Order: sequence, then structure tokens, then C-alpha cells
Amino acid sequence: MEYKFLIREDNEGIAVVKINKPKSLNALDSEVVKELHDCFTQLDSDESVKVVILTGEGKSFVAGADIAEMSTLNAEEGGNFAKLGMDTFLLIEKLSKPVIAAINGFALGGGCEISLSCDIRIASTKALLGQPEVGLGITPGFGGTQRLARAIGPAKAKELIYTARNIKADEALEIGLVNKVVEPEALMDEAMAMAKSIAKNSTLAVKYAKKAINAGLQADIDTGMEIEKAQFALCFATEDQKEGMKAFLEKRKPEFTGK
Ligand code: CO8
Repeated sequence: MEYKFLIREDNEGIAVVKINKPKSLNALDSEVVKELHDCFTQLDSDESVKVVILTGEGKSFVAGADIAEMSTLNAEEGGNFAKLGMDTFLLIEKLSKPVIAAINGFALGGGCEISLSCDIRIASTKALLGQPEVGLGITPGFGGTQRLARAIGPAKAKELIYTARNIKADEALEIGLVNKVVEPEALMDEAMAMAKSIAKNSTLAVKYAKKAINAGLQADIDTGMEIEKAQFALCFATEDQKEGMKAFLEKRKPEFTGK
């Protein structure tokens, strides 16, 4: 699929996906969401990619779902649009490799929601995050009611969603919504450095760890331990485990193959 609104650049196992619709501040209309769905489907099965960075062109990360497109939807169409976004964001959340959101500016509504489907969020000091939907007469509909509460706890999530108050990067850091805040010009370097520090490890072990964390978050502690045990056991059937431990014992750096 040719992308009108996405730019993908790969370098040394790290894919940078940039949403490129700056005139509408990278608002997500159904066309952009479909491109994202296709792009992340490709990334999932692309063995050359170890880590993905998602960012936006211009002064915005994503200023939300496209309000002009949503304004004329009926209830059934609204549900369909929500499902398209939810399926796409679930694909990102469950991607077989980590996704880092490099939040360069506005991350509002669907923009905050897509960042929540990523594993790690790094924000520029210029970022503004929030779920302003109730001010538009709708609820968050791309997973925000579920993921925001899981990420920062129900009380803070309810406060932000009910008041529709947008917050700056420093407050987002304080409440645990983002992992790190950096100056705008350092954002991509910081995201790239983190991606590289992940990519040098066993991609299989990282993949299994992601699976265990994500699945365990939806389960009770006993089930969580079973999930962890299963992922841990899988590692011992990999060449990466043999190489990682052999390299340690031989006092050298491991050379992982992702097998
Ligand atoms: N949708 C469509 N167009 C947008 C959006 C958007 N979300 N955000 C900005 N734009 C457009 C503006 O209309 C404007 O277009 P034009 O130049 O043609 O007038 C252009 O982008 C630039 O925007 P501004 O002039 O407003 O730029 P400012 O720097 O003055 O303001 C803001 C930036 C504060 C980000 C402002 O644009 C704004 O408040 N945007 C809307 C933010 C918002 O409310 N987002 C949430 C949308 S709802 C949502 O995401 C729901 C997700 C779940 C969907 C479920 C499906 C049913």
C-alpha cells in the first residue's frame, strides 16, 4: 500500500513512522487510520525491524480523531469508526516489538490514545496531552477510557476525562503518563537512543517480556505468574538464550540473532 499520510524510515533495525498531515495537525481521519493499520501489519511481520518509533510531522503528534469527519456520523457509523481505531491501536499495543511514542506536540483525544497503545512515551517540553472528548459531546473512543485508567489509575484518568483538561509535558511526567520529557530538539535523539538500547538485546526475549507484561496486566497475579513462566520457558528454546549466557560466561558481548 502506498501511503499518503505516513512516512516510514528504517535504519539499523529501527523503523521511524511519522504521521504526515500537518495541515490538520495530523488529525486521524479514517484514511490515516487505515494506513496506520497497514503499516503496523507490515512492521509486525518484518523481521528486520526490532523497535518502532511513532511520531508526528510539524508541531503536532496527533491532534485527535478528525472532528470534521466525525461531525456527520450517525451512531452506527460512530461505532464503526471507533472499531477501526480500536483494532488499529490494539495492533500497535500487541505488536511483536516495542513501540516508542515520540510525542513532539499535541497528543489530544485519539492522539493521547494512540500514544497509550505504545509501550513507552517520550515527550518534548512542547507536548500537550489530554482527552478533550467530553467537551465535544463524545467519550474517548479509541481505547482511552480503558488504557488511560490502566496507565495512570482510575481517579486521575476520571479527572482528566471528565474535566477535558489538557496537560503539559511536566504534569504528564508527574502522573506517569509519559516516561521522560526532553527539549524538542533532543526528542528524536532520545527516542533513537532508547530504541538502540532495546535493539541491542535479544529481540525474542524482549518480545516475550512484552507479551508477559501486557497479558499479565489483564490477569490476576496467579495467572500472571503462569503467563510469565510460559514466556520464560520459551526463552530456553532459543539460540539467543544460549548465546546470551555463553557470552556472559566467556566475558564478551553477546551476538544475538533473534532465533
Ligand atoms: N480534527 C480535525 N481537524 C483538526 C483537528 C482535529 N482533531 N485538530 C486541529 N485540526 C485542524 C483545524 O481545524 C485547523 O484547520 P484549518 O486550518 O483548516 O482551520 C488546523 O488543524 C490547525 O488547527 P488550529 O488552527 O486550531 O491550531 P491551533 O494551534 O490554534 O490549536 C489545537 C491547536 C489546540 C490542537 C486545536 O486545533 C484543537 O483544539 N484541536 C482539536 C483537539 C481535540 O479536541 N482533539 C480530540 C478530538 S476527538 C477524538 O480524538 C476522539 C477519539 C475517539 C474517536 C472515536 C470514534 C467514534
